[in-house]
Amino acid sequence: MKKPDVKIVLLGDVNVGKTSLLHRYMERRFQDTVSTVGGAFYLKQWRSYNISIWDTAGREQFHGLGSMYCRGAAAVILTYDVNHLQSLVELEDRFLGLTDTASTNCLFAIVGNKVDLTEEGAAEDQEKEEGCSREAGSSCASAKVSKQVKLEDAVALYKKILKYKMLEEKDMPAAEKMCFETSAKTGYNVDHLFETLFDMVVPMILQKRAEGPPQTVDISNYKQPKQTKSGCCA
Ligand SMILES: Nc1nc2c(ncn2[C@@H]2O[C@H](COP(=O)(O)OP(=O)(O)OP(=O)(O)O)[C@@H](O)[C@H]2O)c(=O)[nH]1
Ligand SMILES: [Mg+2]
Repeated sequence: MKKPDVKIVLLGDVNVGKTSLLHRYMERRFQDTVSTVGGAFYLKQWRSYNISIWDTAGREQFHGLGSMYCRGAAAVILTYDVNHLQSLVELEDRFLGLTDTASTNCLFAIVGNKVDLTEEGAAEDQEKEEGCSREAGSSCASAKVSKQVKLEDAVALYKKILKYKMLEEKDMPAAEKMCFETSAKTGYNVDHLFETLFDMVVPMILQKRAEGPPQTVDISNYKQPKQTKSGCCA
């Protein structure tokens, strides 16, 4: 198996659509999912680099594994459901702390998924749908709900995260660039999300390569110190 150059991790509450986003991107379709157990990863070749993308479980019982998956991550995708405000709140309360093990220059993306279920998302779909005129549109959109979480709320969380990490806003990508709204169901914005991050982590790979492998201690030539009769080291 190819060795990943860098790691990206998806975090977020149960049911927000982490697995569906990853399937949509990697397999180009929306399929039935089962709630993730533990974690799983895909390897994506991006230009000449190998990027591992980790899908994690949102379920409480697997929470302890989150910080292990985040270890050394170059980017974390904090995912919420635009129709459930609590899923955004959970990102700050429950998931942000897991990213303490990530790389010190880790990037954060905040992703509101399931926009297709909202009236705004529906309006975009209607324009594409044949036989669903503007007049008839109200009935097409009748099952849609108004979005519970606004993009501004995600932007505010992004800025809070930078503070929590003691990072200067001027040194990090702008919040507007790092907050996305997506639909794993329709594919809306999914490629843009992943590929924006891939392009952003490439310089981190290059920097890591320039620094060379981490310094290690060679213990192969280590000789046991001679013991004196009293048992103390000579
Ligand atoms: N309408 C709609 N449904 C979605 C979307 N993304 C995911 N779903 C549905 O939401 C449910 C949960 O999706 P998952 O991808 O399994 O969610 P998850 O975040 O991986 O959940 P855990 O693995 O339990 O943490 C499934 O029924 C999906 O079909 C979306 O963009 N739009
Ligand atoms: Mg899942």
